[in-house]
Amino acid sequence: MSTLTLSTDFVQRLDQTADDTEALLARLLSDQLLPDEIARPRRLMEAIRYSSLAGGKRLRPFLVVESAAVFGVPRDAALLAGAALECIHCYSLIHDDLPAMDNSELRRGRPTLHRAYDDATAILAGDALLTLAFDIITRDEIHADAGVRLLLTRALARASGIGGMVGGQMLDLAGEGRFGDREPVDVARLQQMKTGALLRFGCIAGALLGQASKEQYKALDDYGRALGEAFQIADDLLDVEGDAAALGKPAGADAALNKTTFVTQLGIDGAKKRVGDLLARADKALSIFGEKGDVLRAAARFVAERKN
Ligand code: GRG
Repeated sequence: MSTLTLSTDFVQRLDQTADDTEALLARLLSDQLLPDEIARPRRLMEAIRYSSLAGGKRLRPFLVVESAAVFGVPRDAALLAGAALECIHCYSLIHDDLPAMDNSELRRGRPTLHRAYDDATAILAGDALLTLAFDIITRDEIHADAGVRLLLTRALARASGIGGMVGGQMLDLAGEGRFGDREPVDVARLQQMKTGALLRFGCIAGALLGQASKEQYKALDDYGRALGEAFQIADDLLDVEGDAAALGKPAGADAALNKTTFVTQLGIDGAKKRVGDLLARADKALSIFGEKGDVLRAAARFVAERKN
């Protein structure tokens, strides 16, 4: 397969999963509507739709779908698990944009949720998406075996919580000096938690759904960790080198927040070299899957070379 064909196929696959995820989220959200017009918290529902049906690459659901495809897991079950993960991702972006966090004006090229609505609605919309994620991930349609659903649910909770995304966000704020003196930052550890944990979950979710062997699980775990770090380095590089308008945020936003990033620690060339090493690690991890790992291999490249 030529590089061009692979990349065209890859983009089509990514777009298809993004469309399917958007449609599924729209359905899951409309199921949440209460029958009583008056009791329905219309403003909350509108706010959730504003944030979660606003495009986005839907990379995390894509990782769930493609890691599950390695094991022949039905696509609908994987999409549902991916939608749960995307709910957590959307909630994190809403809360991250709030004045008490990054105080961002733009997200995905539009006003952030608290700017379009208000802070209280944004906090509650994020909370509602977090709880909806766990409603979805525990559903029978995800897997017939309740033990598998339990493992997935626990893994999602851990990726999202104290030892994962929320803990990573706390370390990030501490590193900016939000709670007194700036605390020393181990960027790799911080990002493994803050951004990496959800991306890694996307990869191990396929292994859990597919009831993979220990060796297969470990391979997807290692792949997910390498991809997560490559994603964050690409984000840091985009912050200093990229098209800020395409990102929907001001250029140098991280620098303005006094953040320690991979680029401030490794320099631009060092960061690019590290991405190359991580791609090699991702390829190596996938080698046990042979051709079945091709889409995930392309996903790592897409993440490392992305422009938004
Ligand atoms: C507030 C609990 C809490 C956590 C926030 C992950 C996180 C922690 C904040 C996100 C802040 C941020 C912009 C980090 C950079 C990396 C990142 C997650 C970018 C956005 O993800 P994409 O590129 O976004 O997958 P789309 O729009 O495609 O969904």
